Amino acid sequence: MIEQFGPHLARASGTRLDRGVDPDKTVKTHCCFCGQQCGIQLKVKDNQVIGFEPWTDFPFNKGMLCPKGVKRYLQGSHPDRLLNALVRDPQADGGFRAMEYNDAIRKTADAIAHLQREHGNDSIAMLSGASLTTEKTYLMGKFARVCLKTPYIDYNGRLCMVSAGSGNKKAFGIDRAANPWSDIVGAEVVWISGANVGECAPITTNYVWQAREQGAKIIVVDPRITPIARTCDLFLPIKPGRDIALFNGVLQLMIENDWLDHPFIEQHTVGFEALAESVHSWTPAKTAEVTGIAERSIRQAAEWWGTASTSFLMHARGIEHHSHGVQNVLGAINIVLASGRIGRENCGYATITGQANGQGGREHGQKCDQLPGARDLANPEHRAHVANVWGVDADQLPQPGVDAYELFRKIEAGEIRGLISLCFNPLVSLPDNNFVRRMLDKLDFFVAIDFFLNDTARHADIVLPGSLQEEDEGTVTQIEGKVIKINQAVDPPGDAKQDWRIIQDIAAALGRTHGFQFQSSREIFDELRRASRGGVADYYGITWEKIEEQYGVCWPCPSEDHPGTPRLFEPGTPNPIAGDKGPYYFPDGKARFNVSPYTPPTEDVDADYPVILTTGRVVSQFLSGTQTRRIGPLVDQYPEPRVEIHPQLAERLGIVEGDWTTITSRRGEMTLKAQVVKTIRPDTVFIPYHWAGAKSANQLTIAAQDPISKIPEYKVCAVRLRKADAAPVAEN
Ligand SMILES: Nc1nc2c(c(=O)[nH]1)N[C@H]1C(S)=C(S)[C@@H](COP(=O)(O)OP(=O)(O)OC[C@H]3O[C@@H](n4cnc5c(=O)[nH]c(N)nc54)[C@H](O)[C@@H]3O)O[C@H]1N2
Ligand SMILES: Nc1nc2c(c(=O)[nH]1)N[C@H]1C(S)=C(S)[C@@H](COP(=O)(O)OP(=O)(O)OC[C@H]3O[C@@H](n4cnc5c(=O)[nH]c(N)nc54)[C@H](O)[C@@H]3O)O[C@H]1N2
Ligand code: SF4
Ligand SMILES: [Mo]
Repeated sequence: MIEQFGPHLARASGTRLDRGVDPDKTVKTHCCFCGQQCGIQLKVKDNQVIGFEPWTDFPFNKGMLCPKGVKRYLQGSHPDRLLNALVRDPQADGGFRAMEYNDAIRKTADAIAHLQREHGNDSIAMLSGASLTTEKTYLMGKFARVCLKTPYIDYNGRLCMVSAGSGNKKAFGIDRAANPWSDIVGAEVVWISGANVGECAPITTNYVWQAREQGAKIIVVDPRITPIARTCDLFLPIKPGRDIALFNGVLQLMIENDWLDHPFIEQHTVGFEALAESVHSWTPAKTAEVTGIAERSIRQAAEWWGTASTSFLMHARGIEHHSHGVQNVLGAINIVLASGRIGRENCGYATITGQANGQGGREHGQKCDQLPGARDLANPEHRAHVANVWGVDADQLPQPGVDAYELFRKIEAGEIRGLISLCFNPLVSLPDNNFVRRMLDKLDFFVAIDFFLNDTARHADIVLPGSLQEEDEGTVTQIEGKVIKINQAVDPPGDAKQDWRIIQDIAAALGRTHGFQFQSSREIFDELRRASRGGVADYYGITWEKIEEQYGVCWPCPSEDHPGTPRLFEPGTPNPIAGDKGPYYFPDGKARFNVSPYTPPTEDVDADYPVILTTGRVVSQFLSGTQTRRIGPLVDQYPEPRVEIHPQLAERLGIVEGDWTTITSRRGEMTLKAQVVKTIRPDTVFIPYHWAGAKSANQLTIAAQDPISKIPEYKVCAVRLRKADAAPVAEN
């Protein structure tokens, strides 16, 4: 029975599909999908997950789940589950034949050794992912630097959290959502920019609505009237790519009306004067013109924000997926700091974490420039600390590599010839993916490790059968910065192995076992604790036992008797950079205002391509769709991508609901059914990106990237539309 709470929230009280079957056990763990990391109990029978029970004690979601959480248990029994290793064989059905696991490992190691001998260590690159447990992400970073000795590893969070991460580091010196979600509930004003909370962070809806119940004003900034926008108090229908203009305009009104916290600015920040100077020209009229938002609404938003006594600002990829994503984030942080409403109860700021381990996955060394504990690979002291824990010479550690998209440019340049991909589906998820496909086929050797043959893995030479989330244990760090525990429910079936064992098997086959002889995930975690010790993301004091006792532990947690840090930046809290000079992670303990000038998107509309395309998500599908496109009830809910078009634009184009519509950008073309909706700006169309091949939105998107974070500009490119002459070939 699913008790409905709202558009995308359900109080789950067990599924009915396992009716009459007595489970062997139920296992308390977390949903494998988004960064909310809802608590769930999986029901297990004969080494199969057969259903679930709500885990009502888990404080974050109190038993609630979204449609994906309710149906997640169905994926393990899917017939596509990889049960053995595969090797490319053009003669075989589907292009692959089964291979004995050890032979596949041998073949993988031989190919790596051969390429490294012929072309150097740097000829091999790795792609990793933030759906993995933190233990695995740690091992991946260590494997690249210590076993392969290549600088080239990066991860799919490059497409996700990095603009927020860079912005947070520039402003606060630390990259973590700053507050427990309970602070949302007590806020007088909740500002939500570029976040489809109802569909993408469904449980957070509940926190926002609790705030609203208590009288909070909700402001939503989005080019589309999303489910959360339908219940907000003020909706700002922004033209994609213009958020920094809005934040600058709001700040200018705060300055003009003296809606500023002067003592806070004085005591806890630097750089306000230069910033104030830089936003001077952002009058409401100019802001309205650039953003496409009515002047009156801008004034209203500034007044509510400026005069509140408590507030919470959150954003997600809507402001981050831009070639100036970091600047957008800094603009958001500027209005938070100017209000002084951070670091205390009911006052806060957060970027909404995307992937299951979007937070933990960006802390412990799978990023191209990072070492565990959010340390810098280029910093000699940081290198020395980690090299010591790893028992290697710091000089042997490679220097920083390049971002995930640049890795593909290096394939094009012939510098990278071999690729190991675990937990990444770049062929669907990277922009301009026709380029990505050509590069995959150019590789001399490509091994993919996954539990399904995802669209990228179809281009692999070897596929190794990895583990589903419920087939292993370890930790992830959820949306509030809390480290929680994933518990193993079932064993990997057939020849499938836990991912960390596969990585160690490759190390062993290469004869490079030093540092890759862990017997359990817990041993990896214990080394990670030491590697992170004294860093910004300090996990040293976190133990699996403490996680269990406290329903999770927020980092930083520097010692075993430390309870963890739910709210960052509380005055009086010391940190490893500032000591007790102040709560921010800079030597003087103060936060930074950053001048963030407005620049238009890389590809603006013009006469040839007059419409803005923005891309994103729907509630029932997850990321590249590898998992959710295999879960029947979720497919039924939204079977294939459609293009959202406003009635005015549709009318101009002679398109009606359900018409096949061809969308063309400078990179590609696709034909989809039109969904004519009044909930989108008339100058913008929206396509969800969860599908592959002819249905992939990333055929159209632009590979422009933010110069600092290297995030792709998924949220704006220019397209033209026409009514299609016929349905696409596959549909005929
Ligand atoms: N159902 C579902 N939930 C998910 C995921 C999923 O795939 N499916 N993925 C998870 C992950 S990894 C992530 S990163 C998060 C993403 O969560 P969100 O960022 O909330 O989702 P998106 O759909 O990418 O984009 C959010 C909103 O940004 C708006 N937008 C587009 N351009 C702009 C702009 O220029 N300015 C502003 N202000 N808004 C703009 C879009 O209209 C959209 O409503 O969701 C997580 N949760
Ligand atoms: N146009 C457009 N493109 C986008 C976005 C957008 O808004 N618009 N959003 C971007 C964002 S925010 C994100 S996060 C990316 C995501 O992009 P990807 O990371 O490429 O998408 P996933 O579907 O998570 O692919 C991960 C693969 O890892 C596998 N996997 C999951 N868990 C595990 C595990 O524990 N072990 C192993 N071995 N494999 C595992 C899955 O089966 C899947 O094949 O997409 C980005 N692409
Ligand atoms: S997808 Fe996210 S919100 Fe939905 S149940 Fe899973 S963790 Fe919770
Ligand atoms: Mo993401």
